[in-house]
Amino acid sequence: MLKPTPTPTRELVNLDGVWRFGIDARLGDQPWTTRLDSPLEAAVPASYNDLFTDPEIRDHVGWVYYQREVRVPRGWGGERIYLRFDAATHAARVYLDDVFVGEHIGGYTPFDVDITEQVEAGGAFRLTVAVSGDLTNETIPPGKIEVGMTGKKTQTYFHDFYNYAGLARSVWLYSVPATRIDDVTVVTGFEGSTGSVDYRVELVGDATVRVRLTDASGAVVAEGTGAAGVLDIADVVLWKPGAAYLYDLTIEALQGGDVIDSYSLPVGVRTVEVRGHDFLINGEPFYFTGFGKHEDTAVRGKGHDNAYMVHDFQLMEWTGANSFRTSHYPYAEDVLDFADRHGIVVIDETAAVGLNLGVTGGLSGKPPFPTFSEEYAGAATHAAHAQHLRELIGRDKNHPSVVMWCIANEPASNEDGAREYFEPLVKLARELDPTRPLTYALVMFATFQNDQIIDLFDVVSMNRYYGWYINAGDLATAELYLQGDIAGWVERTGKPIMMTEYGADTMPGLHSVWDQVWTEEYQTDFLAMYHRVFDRFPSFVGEQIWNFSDFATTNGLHRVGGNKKGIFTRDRKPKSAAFSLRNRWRGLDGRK
Ligand code: GCB
Repeated sequence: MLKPTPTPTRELVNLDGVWRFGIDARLGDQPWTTRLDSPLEAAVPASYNDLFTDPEIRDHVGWVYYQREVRVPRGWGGERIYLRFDAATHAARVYLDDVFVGEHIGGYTPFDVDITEQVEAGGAFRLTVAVSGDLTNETIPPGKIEVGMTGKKTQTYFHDFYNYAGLARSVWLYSVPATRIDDVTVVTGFEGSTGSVDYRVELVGDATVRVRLTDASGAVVAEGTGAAGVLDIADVVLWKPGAAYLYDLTIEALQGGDVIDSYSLPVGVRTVEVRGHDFLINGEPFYFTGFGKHEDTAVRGKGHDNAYMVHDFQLMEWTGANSFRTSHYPYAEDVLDFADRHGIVVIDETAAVGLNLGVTGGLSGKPPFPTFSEEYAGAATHAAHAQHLRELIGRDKNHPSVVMWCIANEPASNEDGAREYFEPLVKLARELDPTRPLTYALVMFATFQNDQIIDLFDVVSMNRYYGWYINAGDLATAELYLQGDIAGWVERTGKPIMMTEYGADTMPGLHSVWDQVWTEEYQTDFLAMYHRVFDRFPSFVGEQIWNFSDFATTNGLHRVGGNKKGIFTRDRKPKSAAFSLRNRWRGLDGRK
């Protein structure tokens, strides 16, 4: 699915702004496709939850409605006309005036609705989008809706971030020609100083294809014809971590010599490979430094915000981070575009978080009933997970910054049923993208002794909390556990190993001369202990701290105003650990 972009043959209208808003419980018998009878308005893009002061809206279970008028540009006669939602979390039903025109399930991937037959160039329509944030045993991520003693529905889920919902990314109206470029896939490589761009174009309708590759100065470096082929680039400039370089691939669809559609795609030439216990980018060992992140800010929740995006990348660069993981869902496409342009490496994660009932058993990791069962992660969850993978890889396959797919966070890979659940998904991911390594983030109680699926994957990604959830305040014992744990994985797998989560909740301003949990010094010492251990293992390929910044969670006794494991506060102020991290990652302590 191509990201809508204005080209000589395509036009784009942005529908962001302030939309009429209502929740189902308030609208009574009103047929809600008519003009919404609600005093509320909501910002798009933004999660709706924190916009209002009303608790009934914040924790609403069920449908909410967004509505606005849309005018179709008058020059669009004869074009195909689409609506594009960059995301609707977690499900959406779309109506034009009173007519249902499309729906989508899955909260973090885009979808298009073809409205050509319903609209006219120059005409206007009422657009209503019903959005549901509900999570069940049929969704990714999973969750459960219960009716409590008060008769009120409540949503529970087994992941540690607030279940923000709504239209958190942009909405667009766009036109494309009837005969058009439908999809493009590029795979890049190089041999000596010659780069290659292997391209495959899919068309709707009949046309011939012409392609042209230009460098950053706009000079044409290669040309070709045909819907598939390989373009060679003499004296190629590679896309490298910390040194992005992008070519531009322009694809044209022609009929009788006329250009009837045109689309351009930025292309970074680079390779990714796992060899032995190394993670190679362009044939050179790469060591990940950085963070697990969240899309999370005050008031907008998971709403995409370009100012925060720019600032977050600045702060990552300031710490010396070269990478991040899109924990625990695909991020807005703009974020990947930005990473492509700035040479930041991305581990692209699905929304499959919480496939683990062991977390409800506390540190014992004992699930109340099997995770991989019809009551929880059964056939419907599996189908949703597979569909989500198709949509994620379809959206992100051409981003040079994306070097690995993380197909789940902390699944119950130690439980029976895990292998049957994951084997087909791994097969599917490899069919969809044979070029990128696969991983999943390992939960603490999935150990090198009991994990059942690691052999299916390329990289061991560990989430570990010795010194926090285990041995809190005792870093000496924690160090021994961590050392033994990593040594066990080295011995069992021989694969590259990285830490995708390690961190300690930290209250800014809390200090102590002793090893006191929650203090700024403890966070610094905790990280230093982990780094000491990582540096002992040659097969270690990376460290991504949990978390870049503090973030919102559900109400709970062990979360004081959210998860405080950020190196930065929620408003992006550094805690003390940010400075020692900067010393390590920028090589200021003598370490490369
Ligand atoms: C984890 C999860 C992450 C949590 C983190 C924590 O293992 O992957 O989503 O936020 O631990 O802080 O407990």
